[in-house]
Amino acid sequence: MGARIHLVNPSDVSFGIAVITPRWLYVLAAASGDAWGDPIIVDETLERLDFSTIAPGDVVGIGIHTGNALRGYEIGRLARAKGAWVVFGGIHATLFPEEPHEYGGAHAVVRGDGDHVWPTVVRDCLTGGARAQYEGGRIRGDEFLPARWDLLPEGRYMWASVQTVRGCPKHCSFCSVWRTDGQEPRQRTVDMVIREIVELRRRGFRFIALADDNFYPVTLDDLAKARRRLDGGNLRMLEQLRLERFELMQALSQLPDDMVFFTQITMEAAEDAAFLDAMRRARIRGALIGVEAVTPEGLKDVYKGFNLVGEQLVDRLRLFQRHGVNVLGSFIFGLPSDRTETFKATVALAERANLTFAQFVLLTPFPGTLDFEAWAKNTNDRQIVDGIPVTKYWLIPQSRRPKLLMPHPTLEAEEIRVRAQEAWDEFYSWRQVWRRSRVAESLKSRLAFVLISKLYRQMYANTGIATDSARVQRSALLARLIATGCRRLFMARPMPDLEMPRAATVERVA
Ligand code: B12
Ligand code: SF4
Repeated sequence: MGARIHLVNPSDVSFGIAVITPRWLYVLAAASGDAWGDPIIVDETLERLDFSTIAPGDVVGIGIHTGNALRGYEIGRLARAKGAWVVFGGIHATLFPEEPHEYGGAHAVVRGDGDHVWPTVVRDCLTGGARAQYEGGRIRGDEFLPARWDLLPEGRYMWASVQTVRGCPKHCSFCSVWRTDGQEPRQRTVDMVIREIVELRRRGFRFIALADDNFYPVTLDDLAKARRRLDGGNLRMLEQLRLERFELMQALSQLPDDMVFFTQITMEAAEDAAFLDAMRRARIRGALIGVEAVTPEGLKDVYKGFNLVGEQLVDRLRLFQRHGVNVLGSFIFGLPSDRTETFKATVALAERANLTFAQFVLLTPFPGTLDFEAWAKNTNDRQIVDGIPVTKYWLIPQSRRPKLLMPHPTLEAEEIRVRAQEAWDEFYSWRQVWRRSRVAESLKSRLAFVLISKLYRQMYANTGIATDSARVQRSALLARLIATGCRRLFMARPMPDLEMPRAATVERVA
C-alpha cells in the first residue's frame, strides 16, 4: 500500500465526544484530493492518536493554535521518529514558522490558508523535496474549499462548523484575527455555504456553527462613514457585502425548520433591526458576543470602545434575545481596570441581561495581538518556568503553565483566578441554570439545556482555569459522561433527499 496522509488535531484532553467539528481537518481532507486515498483524520479532542497507524513515508499534517502547540510538537517529533513526513499549519505555525522546526520535528510549515497549497506540499514530501516553508496566503472568499463531510465519524460531534466569512475589520487588542486573516472580510458565496449545509442536513446534522470571525462584518456606522467620505468604491463594496449577508440569511430561512444555527458576532449588530429580523428568520438562534468588560475603563483596555456599558449594555444584549438570538456572552477577567468588585458585578450584569450562556476567560496575551507585543516587550526574559521564558508560555507544560500571565496593577494573579472560577460557579449554579432553562419549551428541552450548560462549564472552565490536575481529570471525566448523554439530543433524522433551496436574491436592504 502507498503512503497515507494523516491529519491530526492535537489536544491534551480527550472527551470521546466533542461539541464542534474542527473544520480545518475536513477542509484539508478536501484539499488532499483523491490521488493518495482518503486521509486518516484524528481529532484528539475525541481520543488520542494511535501512533501505530503511522508508517514510514506517510505524510502527517498537524494543525496548531497557541493552546495546543505543545502537544502538536510532541506528535510531530514522534511521527518523524517513525519515518513520516511532518507538516505543520494553522494560526500558531503561521505566526511562528520556525518553531515547529525547532520543537516539532517539522519537515515543512505552511503559513496562511492551506486550501490550495496543501496538494503541492504533499507531492513535494512524497517526492522527497519538501521545502521548509510554504505560503498559503489569504485566498479569496470564493476560493475556500468545502469540507469533506463524508469523512465525519458518526455521532461524535454535536455541531458541524461551516465558515461563511473570514477576516474582521475591527482591531481588538486581544485578538489576532484581524492581523492574520486580515481586516477585509472575505465572504464565501451563498451557494457554496448553503451547499455544505444541505449536505450536512442530509447526513442528519441540524445544529450548525457558523465558524466566522465576525458574522456582522459591515456596520451601519461603516456605511455612514463611507457615505460621508464620498468614497463610492468602498461604499459599493460594503453595500454588496451587506446585501450578500441578507441573501445568505434568506437562503438559510428556506432550509428545514428544525435547523439551528449559531455564530460569533459583534454587539453592534443590535443597532440593525433589519439584520436581527433576518437572523431570526434564518434560525440563527445563538451568538457568541464578546462583551469583554462591563466598564468603560475595561473596554478602553481592549480597544473595544464600540461596545456599550451599564444599562445600555443590558438593553442591547436583551435586544438579541427579543429577536430570538440567545447570547453566549464572553467576558475577560484580569484587565488592568478590574477591581475586586468587578467579578460579582460582571456575573450580575450577565444575569440581568438574560444571557443564555456566558464564559469568563482570563486575559491571555495571544501571539499576533497588540496585547502580546506590549506584554512581551515589558516582560523580563528572566521569568523562566522549567527553563522556558514565560514569553513563550505555550512551550511550558500545561500543568506548570502560569494561568495568568499579565501582571495586574492591584490584584494578585491567584485572586483573579479564584474569583473567575467563582464567577463560573455562580453563573452555572443549579438554581441559575434551571431558571435560564425557561428559554426551552418542553420539559425534555429544558433538561437538555441543563445538561448542555453543565457540559459547557466542565469542558471550558474546569479544565481551563483549575490549577490542580486531579480537578482537571475529574472534570474531563464528568464532561465525557455528560457529553455521552447529550449526543443523542443533537442528532436528527437524516434527510438524504433534501434539495437545495431556490437561489435567494435580495434586491435592496434597509
Ligand atoms: C470557530 C472557532 C472556535 C469555535 C470552534 C472551535 C473548533 N472546535 O473548531 C469555539 C467557539 C469552540 C472556539 C473556542 C476557542 N477558540 Co476559537 N476560533 C474559531 C474561529 C473563529 C474559526 C476557526 C475555524 O474553524 N476556521 C475555519 C478553518 C477552515 O480555518 P483554520 O482553522 O484557520 O484553518 C485553515 C488554515 O489555518 C490552515 N491550516 C490549519 N491547520 C492546518 C494544518 C496543516 C497541516 C496545514 C497545511 C494547514 C492548516 O488551512 C486551513 C484551511 O485554509 C477562529 C478564528 C480563525 N480565523 O481561525 C478562532 C480562534 C482559532 N480561536 C481562538 C481562541 C483563543 C479560542 C479559545 C481559546 C477561546 C477561549 N478563550 O475559550 C477557545 C479554545 C478552544 C479549543 N480548546 O480549541 C483564537 C486562537 C488564537 C491563537 N493564537 O491560538 C482564534 C484565532 C480567534 C482569535 N480571536 O484570535 N473557537
Ligand atoms: S475580537 Fe471579534 S470583533 Fe474584535 S477583531 Fe477579533 S474577530 Fe474582530
